[in-house]
Amino acid sequence: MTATHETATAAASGANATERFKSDKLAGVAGTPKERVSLLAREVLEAVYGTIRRHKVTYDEYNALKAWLISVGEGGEWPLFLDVWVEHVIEEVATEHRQGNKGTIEGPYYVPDAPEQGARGSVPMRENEPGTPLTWTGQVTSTDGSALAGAKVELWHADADGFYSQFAPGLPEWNLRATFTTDADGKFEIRTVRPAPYQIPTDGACGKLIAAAGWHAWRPAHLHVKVSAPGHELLTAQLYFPGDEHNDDDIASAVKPELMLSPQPASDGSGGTVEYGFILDPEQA
Ligand code: MBD
Ligand code: FE
Repeated sequence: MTATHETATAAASGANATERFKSDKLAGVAGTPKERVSLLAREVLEAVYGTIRRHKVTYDEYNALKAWLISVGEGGEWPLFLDVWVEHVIEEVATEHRQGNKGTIEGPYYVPDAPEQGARGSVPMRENEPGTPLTWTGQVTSTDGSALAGAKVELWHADADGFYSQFAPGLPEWNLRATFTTDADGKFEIRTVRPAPYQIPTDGACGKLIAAAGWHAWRPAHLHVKVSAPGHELLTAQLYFPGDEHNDDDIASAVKPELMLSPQPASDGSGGTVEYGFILDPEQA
């Protein structure tokens, strides 16, 4: 581990993730009726009351919870907490109507407007970027089978040490982040490196919960994508690799069998090649 990464603390990446999320997310629910707000708030609270009564939660436990919740906020770990333990059910409900790909959670480390690489190219990476090279080809289509030219494939992922640019210090701003645009046949070709399994920060409040509960902090290695095309629903997904020891116990519960890549060794021995495409649903009328 390099000196660069020694300062990749939960608080540092948490503060970055929180700062990025502070844009105006409340605007999207401005018209929500009071009845719905009341219903959702009440049901969440009822679930909490049920847990307290069933398990006779004590004052010491209540006070520990209070202190812990405060520390989640102070450490900037609400994006991490929510994306790891809640988002997968939001995603499940949001995409259950789809005929095309359903995808999986976004997680806390997406950054919009990554550099454009056209239909074919390498993601920005350091001169000696560690990790096995991966060449990924695919096509973006609509549910009727037609190719989607000009679709955007935004890719972001951790490096071979498990660190994300803009959230861990010392990495070039757009390292392993890029935007591809499909060609006239809806096709793209991406050259990158395989990411490492990812351990969520263990030195903050989320790490405290994990340790206290005897859980582990691992996500399997994954590539994040957002695939978009005019008139179609945005697809947010992650792709995984067979054989990863955390595919079956992802802390973020975000692995699905249809999201497995199976890279084949490249004929020239320079890493792996894989084909994987995306089917987008037309926007609902
Ligand atoms: C990640 O990289 C991630 O994808 C999720 C869901 C949570 C924490 C870190
Ligand atoms: Fe991730």
